[in-house]
Amino acid sequence: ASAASLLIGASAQAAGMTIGFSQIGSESGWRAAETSVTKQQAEKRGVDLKFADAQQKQENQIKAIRGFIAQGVDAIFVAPVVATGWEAVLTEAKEAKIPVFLLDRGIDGPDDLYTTMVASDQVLEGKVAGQWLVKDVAGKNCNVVELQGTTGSSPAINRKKGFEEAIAGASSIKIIRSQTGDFTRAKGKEVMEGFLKAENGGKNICALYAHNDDMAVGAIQAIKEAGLKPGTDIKVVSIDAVPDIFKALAAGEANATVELTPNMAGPAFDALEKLKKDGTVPPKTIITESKLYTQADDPMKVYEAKKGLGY
Ligand code: GYE
Repeated sequence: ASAASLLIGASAQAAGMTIGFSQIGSESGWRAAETSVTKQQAEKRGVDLKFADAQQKQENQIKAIRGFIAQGVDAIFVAPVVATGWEAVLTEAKEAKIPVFLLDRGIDGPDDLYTTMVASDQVLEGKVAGQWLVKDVAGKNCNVVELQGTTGSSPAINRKKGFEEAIAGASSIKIIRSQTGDFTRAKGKEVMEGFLKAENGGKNICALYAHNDDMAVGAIQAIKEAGLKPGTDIKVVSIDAVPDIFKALAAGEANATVELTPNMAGPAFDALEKLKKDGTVPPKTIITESKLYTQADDPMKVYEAKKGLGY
């Protein structure tokens, strides 16, 4: 046994494995944390992690996955940037008998293209955000602007759907504008500036729903620069629960966020270890928790606690 396997006992199954990880890029604070946690998890378990950053491009992910297959890795982790277009390359992985784990985003197509997906329930996340707004608005008229995630990505599709479902019964709440901000702060700010201009300097807008916190943080800046108070004049609800949104919650500039863990790799490693040990087939999907936080949840305390969790 290697030194690493002696060191970690229970996780010894993973020690010595080589795993390829095709990551999307680093568009958000959440994604950067997921990358650090995945690297930490690999190190802790004695796994040799081959990391490839795709700079937001599916073609780079496909190239990286082909490279991993050629190297004969023990497993492939992939966070698929968009939902479509994976059949060819994942069929190649399957034919090479390399298990594939989807991290944090889903794909379209037959589910025998991968072993297991570890992700949050993204429709539920949208619903939790929408339900918060329905309750907060309490029957008053509310025009919502929406910042969508990356076009064609599973979280953008599902978070939109869940939110729309949650507000469907509330006729006083309407989405008046919806555009992609690509999950980044810079784009979130830029698109919000356009929304504010188009909607009477923001006076027609009651709330912002952003598919992630980073876009919300950018939009908060735009709202302030337009002379309005984020969190009061325009309510802000988003998803991820990154440290910076807790600062905004504490300052009264954001209202609610839905948490998802950046530790998608941990459950994937656990499932892979069992699979390699005695052939235990993992569940097709491993769903992580979706928890709502508001200004009432001691945001600065949560902010402090988040440090060291990959952020
Ligand atoms: O919410 C966002 C990121 O795929 C669930 O991607 C993930 C999303 C996350 O960039 O911040």
